[in-house]
Amino acid sequence: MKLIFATHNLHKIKEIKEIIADSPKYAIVGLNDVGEYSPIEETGLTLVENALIKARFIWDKHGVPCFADDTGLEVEALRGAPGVYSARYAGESSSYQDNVDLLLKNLQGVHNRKARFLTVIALIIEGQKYLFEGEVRGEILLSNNGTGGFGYDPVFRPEGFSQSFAEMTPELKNSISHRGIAIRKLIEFLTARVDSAK
Ligand code: ITT
Repeated sequence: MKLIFATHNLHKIKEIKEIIADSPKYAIVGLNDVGEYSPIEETGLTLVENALIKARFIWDKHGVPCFADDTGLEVEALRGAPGVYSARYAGESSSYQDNVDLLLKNLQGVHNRKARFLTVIALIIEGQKYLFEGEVRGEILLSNNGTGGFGYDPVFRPEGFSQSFAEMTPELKNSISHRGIAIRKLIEFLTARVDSAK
């Protein structure tokens, strides 16, 4: 089954391909692979709304099974920020490091470092929409640690681990991450759907 993944984020595509590597039935193609080079405007106020906007845009144009991932980092002491604005926390064209720097600045002297990553995946298949969520709890470190992963990975340490996401192998991050949890739910759903149609 070919699935269009409505993202321009090559890190997300890499992670998802690694996560589903043992489910060879599913071929994932990103937006660049189907000639969609312009950004899809994320005008929603929640992760669910933005995931649906991205998936719906591609379904309406291409009419093939597609899904989108909207992810946010929610920091307790910042009342859930950056949340839905995680990609543009330090401004519209900010880099990953700009966002991390602002986060560390806003948490200077703050003792409560609790945070969570939340991924919402919206799938559209035959015009019907389905949602899948994945969450991982942890804390924001005092400075960058590690060079792997992307985004806020160097400053996020998941609960029960001594390393940041950026210090982990991709396999370890994928096995416990918000995105790993949500994608495995998506694959289980698709597999059960195919099996029940047999
Ligand atoms: P698409 O909308 O094209 O999928 P995006 O990067 O804009 O790509 P989001 O709107 O979901 O994706 O933005 C979420 C931001 O949160 C992203 O830009 C990263 O800064 C961060 N992020 C998402 N997943 C992450 C992860 O697994 N580890 C660290 N940071 C992550």
